[in-house]
Amino acid sequence: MERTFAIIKPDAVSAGHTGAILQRIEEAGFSLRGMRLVRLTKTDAEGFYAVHRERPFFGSLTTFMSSGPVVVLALEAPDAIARWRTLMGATDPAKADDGTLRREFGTGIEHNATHGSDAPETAAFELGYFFRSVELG
Ligand code: 3AN
Repeated sequence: MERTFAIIKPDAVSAGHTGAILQRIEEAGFSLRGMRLVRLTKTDAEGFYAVHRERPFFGSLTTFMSSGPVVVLALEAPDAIARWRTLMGATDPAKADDGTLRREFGTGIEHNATHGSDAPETAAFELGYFFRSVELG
């Protein structure tokens, strides 16, 4: 079993897609191990995306991610990190495969509905950024 960290981003929450995305997560066989609705401050978002500090879109991304509530999730499944990224699809919804969450619910490369950890080390950092170990069991 593996755990990964996921976010339903502000665009998808405000558009009312939270329930549909959670349904897709459960239908794909992930177990929900942690789930919370949170409103990030700009500082919270900057800390979370610190690896992207030098990227040109860092300011815009962190403003967007702190623009409204998000749902933070701890997902568990065999090979969860890779499987969640497959279910999300490519970063740019226009390039994401049919049937992926970003294709269905994303509206642009920044407003792409969902986030997922890209490696075991980032999953550990990101899960720990939002959840205490006792919450996840
Ligand atoms: P992914 O989330 O698919 O791993 P990353 O890690 O390259 O993609 O980018 C992190 C986040 O930054 C993306 N989810 C997206 O919201 C945003 N992003 C990536 N590239 C761009 C870009 N060219 N312009 C604006 N935002 C971007």
